Amino acid sequence: MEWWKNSVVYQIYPRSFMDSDGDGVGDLKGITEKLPYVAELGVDIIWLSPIFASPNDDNGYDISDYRAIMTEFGTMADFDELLARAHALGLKIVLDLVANHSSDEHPWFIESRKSKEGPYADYYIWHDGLRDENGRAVAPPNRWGAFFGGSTWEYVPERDQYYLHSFSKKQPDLNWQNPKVRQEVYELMRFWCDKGIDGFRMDVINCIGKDDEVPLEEPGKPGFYTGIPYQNHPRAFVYLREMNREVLSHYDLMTVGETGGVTPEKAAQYAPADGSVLSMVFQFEHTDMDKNDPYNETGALSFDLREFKRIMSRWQTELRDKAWGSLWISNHDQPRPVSRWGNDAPQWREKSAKMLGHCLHFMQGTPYVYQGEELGMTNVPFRTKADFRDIRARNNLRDVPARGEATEEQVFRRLLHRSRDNARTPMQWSAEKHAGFSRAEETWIMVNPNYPEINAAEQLAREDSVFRYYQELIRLRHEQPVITTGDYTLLEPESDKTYAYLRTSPEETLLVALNFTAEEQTVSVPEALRQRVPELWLTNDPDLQSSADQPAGEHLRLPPYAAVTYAFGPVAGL
Ligand code: TEU
Repeated sequence: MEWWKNSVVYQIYPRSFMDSDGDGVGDLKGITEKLPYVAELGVDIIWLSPIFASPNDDNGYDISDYRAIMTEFGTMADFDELLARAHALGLKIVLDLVANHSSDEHPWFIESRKSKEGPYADYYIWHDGLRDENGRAVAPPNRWGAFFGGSTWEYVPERDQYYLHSFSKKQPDLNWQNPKVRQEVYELMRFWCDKGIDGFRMDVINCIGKDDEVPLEEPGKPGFYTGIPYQNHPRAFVYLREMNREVLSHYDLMTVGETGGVTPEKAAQYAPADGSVLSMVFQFEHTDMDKNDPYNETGALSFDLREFKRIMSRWQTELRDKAWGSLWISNHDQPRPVSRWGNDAPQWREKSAKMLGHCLHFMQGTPYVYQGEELGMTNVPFRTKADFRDIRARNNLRDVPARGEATEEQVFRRLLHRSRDNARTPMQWSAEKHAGFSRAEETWIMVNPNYPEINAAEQLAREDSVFRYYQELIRLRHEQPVITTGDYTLLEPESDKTYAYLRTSPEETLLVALNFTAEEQTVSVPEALRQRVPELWLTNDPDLQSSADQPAGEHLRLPPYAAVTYAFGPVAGL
C-alpha cells in the first residue's frame, strides 16, 4: 500500500502559523520552531501553502519566482533547514504548486505583455477581443467572470489584446497548450523534488485545460457569468498524464489536485488506482452546499445534514476501488467548521469540534487537518470591513452592493460567516500577547480575541482537549487497518439529526455514530450487532465513556453532539 493511504496531512498557512522575527507575518523559521508540536499531534505529512516569491495579491497564490522563497518568509537556507528538521522528525513536506497562473510580476508575464512577438508571447492566454469596424478593441471577447469578481479578461495596451485571468487580474492564467510552458512547470517541479520534498498539492489544477476557441458574445450586455467554464476540461487530464510521465513517476511523491466541480467519475480519471496521474483530489461538494445561499439578515449559512451525508457517502462508495480520496472539512479558503457545522457557543464548542473531526476521521481516504482545526478554532468577530485582508472579501464588499444584489451591511454579515479570512487569523499558541504568534506591535491580520480561552498551550496541558482528541483519531488510523481499508455503509440516511455509518472488513466492524444537534438523539443499531458486546474505541461523551458496554440493544442513545465508535470484531450478515 502506498504510504500516503494511511497518512494524515496537516496544512500550514505560513503567513499565520508562527512569526519568528517579529514583523507580524509568519515565516519558515517559525514553522521549524513549531515542528515538534505538529509531530506531537501525530500527523505524517505537512502541506505548506505557497512559500514562494510573491507580491501577495492573493497571499502567495500569485507567484513571481517559483524557485525563490518569499522575502517575508525567509531564505532558501531556512527552507532547507525546515525540510531537514521535518524529515528528522519523520514528517514529510508537500509544497503548493500554483501553476494554473503566475503573478503578473513574474518575468514570463512581464515579457509576454510587451509584444505579440518574442519567446514569451504565448506563455499566457491572449485574445483580440471584440473589435469595431475600424479594428479597435471595444470589449473583451465575452462576459466570463473571474473567481474574485469582475471580468476574466484584462486589456493590455502594449499588445492591444486581453489576457485571461481566472482569479485576480494579478494572476494571469498560463497557457498550458504551449509545450514550452509545460516544460517550464516540469522543470521547476524537478527543482523542488531534487531538494527532497515529498509531494505537491496542486492549486486549481482542474483549470489548466482550455478550448482553442473562445466563444464570442455581443458587446454591451451587463454583468458576468459566475463559475469557471473550463473546469475539468479533457485537456487537463492529458497534461497531468504527461506531468506524471515527465516528473511525478521519477520520485516517490504524494500528489493532491484541487479540483472544484469534480464528480467521482472525473476524480477517478485524475487519481486512477494505477498511479498514472495523481494520488488523489479534493472535491468540494460538501463545502459548496451553501454556495448559493441568498443574502439574509444574519448572514448565517444553511446546513442540511441529509445532503451532507448523501455527498460524503457518495464519495465513500463511488471512489471505492477506483480511486483514492481525500477527507477534509477545513482549509485556508473555508470558514471554521466548528462555527459552520458544529456549535461554537462555549458550552458546545469543544464537544462539537471533536464530533466533526470524529465524523471525518473514521472514513476512508487521506484526512487533512488545517492549522487550528485541532484546537477547535472558531470564526472571527471581524469588527469592520477594514479588518478583512482577503482580496475576495474586499472585492465582494465593493462589487455586490454596486450591483444592487445586497447591501454592504448584508455582505459584511455574510462575510462574518463565509470569509476565507476566518481561517487565516494567527494560530493561537498561548494566552500571551497576539496569542503567542508574534512579538510585533501589530499582526498582518487581527488575532481572534478568543485566544485566552482557545490556545495550544492550554489544550496540551489538558487530557480532554480537542487537540488530545485529534491525537487519538490520528493514532487510531495508524493502528487500525479497517479505517483505511474497510467498506463504508451509511445508516439511516433520512435522519437530519444524526449521522451513523459502518466500516467493515473481514476482521473488524465499526459502528460510528454522531449527534449533530444540541438535543439527545437515538440511532437504531443494525440487527446483526444488537446482541453483541462491542469494544469502545473512542467517544467525546463522558456518559458513553462510562457505559462502555451498553450499545447492544435496539437503540443507541446519543447525548448532545456525542460522537462514538464501537468495534464489534468480525460480523456476518450485515
Ligand atoms: O482556490 C481555488 C478556489 O477558489 C477553490 O476553492 C474553488 O472553490 C474551486 O476550485 C472552484 O473551482 C485556490 C486556493 O486555494 C486559493 O487560496 C487561491 O486564492 C486560488 O486557488 C487562486 O490561486
